[in-house]
Amino acid sequence: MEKAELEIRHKQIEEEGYTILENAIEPDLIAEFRDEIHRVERERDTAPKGNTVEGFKTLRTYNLLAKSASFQKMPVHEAVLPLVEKVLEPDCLLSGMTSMDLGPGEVPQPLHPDDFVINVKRPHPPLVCTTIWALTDFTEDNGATRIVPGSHKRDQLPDYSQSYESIPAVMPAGSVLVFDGALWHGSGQNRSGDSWRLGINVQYCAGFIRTQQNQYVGIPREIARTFPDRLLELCGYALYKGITGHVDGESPAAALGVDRLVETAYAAGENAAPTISQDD
Ligand SMILES: O=C(O)CCC(=O)C(=O)O
Repeated sequence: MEKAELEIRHKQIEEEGYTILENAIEPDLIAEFRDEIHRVERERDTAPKGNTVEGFKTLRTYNLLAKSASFQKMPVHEAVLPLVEKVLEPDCLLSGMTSMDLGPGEVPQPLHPDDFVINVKRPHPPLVCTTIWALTDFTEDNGATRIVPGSHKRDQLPDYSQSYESIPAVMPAGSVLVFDGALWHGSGQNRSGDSWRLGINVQYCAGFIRTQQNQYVGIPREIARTFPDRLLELCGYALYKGITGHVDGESPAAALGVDRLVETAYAAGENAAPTISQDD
């Protein structure tokens, strides 16, 4: 993404809470992700969870990095990651990856922010950044994600017994909705009659926050060891600000058994351990 474009998109997220990157992803890649989700759903015989959050006609698959190497291309994609890094910080983490395959007849999901478990005073600077990738067209009829523009600036969580005015994030397959995790949103109603709406949520959080999906336990070590450096960092295998996340004073990558991202805690630059004179 060009620098000027990045600034414009960032400003939209600051002001409205979201932006839509239309046709941002290569069609072949979108087809590959779609096929992989359908394969995993078939192999796991995925069924709806049957609750208001996860849906009654929706097939959800979590922890996608453990399911197929194809999905390694998503969190680091150059059309999206630079914007996420600008909304959060370059040291952000991958908080989780989930597919939402919304079946005909699905009812609307309650509007919610993705950072609702984070107990800090609202409004606050972005702590979570969510990207929803459209693997099919998202239309008002098939349940496009609904959003409440500007709601990331509110000082309260939604009252789940109320209804709120929202708009559908209509976008063609290959587009990505990017929003501040404080924005109220939810999957829409699928009243298409016969079509499925497939999206993947690639969610990030600031580096000092606990990720929603546990990457260390969820992704087998032999799979994590194959990740390129940037993906390893996003999955928490680097030190945060040169300190947080260390294992015996070293980068967690060493504990994973890879010889990349080598780092010693407290050793680097402004995060070096303070020097205190022993004579005082
Ligand atoms: O499926 C969607 O459009 C949004 C899903 C969502 O917001 C969620 O599951 O938290």
